[in-house]
Amino acid sequence: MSKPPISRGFFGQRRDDRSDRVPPGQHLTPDFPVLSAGPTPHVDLSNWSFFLADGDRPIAEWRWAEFGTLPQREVTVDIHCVTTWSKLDTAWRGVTVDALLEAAGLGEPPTPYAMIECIGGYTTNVPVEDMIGGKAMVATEFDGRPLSPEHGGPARLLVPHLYFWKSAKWVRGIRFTDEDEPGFWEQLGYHIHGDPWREQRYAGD
Ligand SMILES: Nc1nc2c(c(=O)[nH]1)N[C@H]1C(S)=C(S)[C@@H](COP(=O)(O)O)O[C@H]1N2
Ligand SMILES: [Mo]
Repeated sequence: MSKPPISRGFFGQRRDDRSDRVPPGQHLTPDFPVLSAGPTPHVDLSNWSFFLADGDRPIAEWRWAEFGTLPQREVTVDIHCVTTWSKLDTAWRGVTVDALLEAAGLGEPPTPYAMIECIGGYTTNVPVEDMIGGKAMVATEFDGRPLSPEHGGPARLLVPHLYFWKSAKWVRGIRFTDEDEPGFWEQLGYHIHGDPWREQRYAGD
């Protein structure tokens, strides 16, 4: 793609502006890489459901059609993968964790921590305070289309202010826990929290 010289300053300026949005050690990618620890599950929507549980105690469960009746929100956010790619202005639609708690009749989250559970067995731990106040959603659409299976469809968690391994694909529920227990990558040495602005990549960072 060739551009007339006059637009170079313009794009250069924009690049400078955008660099404020790229955390340390990250670079921008125009693509949307796929990173999965296992095979992509192909999920039958008639079997899909999403749960909230307090430890072993079920709190709420929604099947696909019910989930679609919950209040939907659209967000445009930047995402940051620990493998060093960042992607700006990604557009998602889904149900915020706040809305899930409210639909479940919970004024307060039951515990301070949570384990996110996925079809296929992937897990990741996220403190509840990183999911409420509009900070996280269960996303079912990307870029105006149903979320593709490779990117976690039918539904994935989106916690964009943490490294993208926390945005669990093929999510099936949130289990509230009393302690901050390590999930899949966290047990393998990734940071327990994963804030990209503090470069919390690996345990000890
Ligand atoms: N269920 C599940 N969720 C997952 C993963 C996975 O392997 N399984 N990989 C994580 C990692 S390490 C990253 S970087 C992002 C990648 O999401 P993407 O494939 O949509 O780019 O998904 C995260 N969520
Ligand atoms: Mo990742």
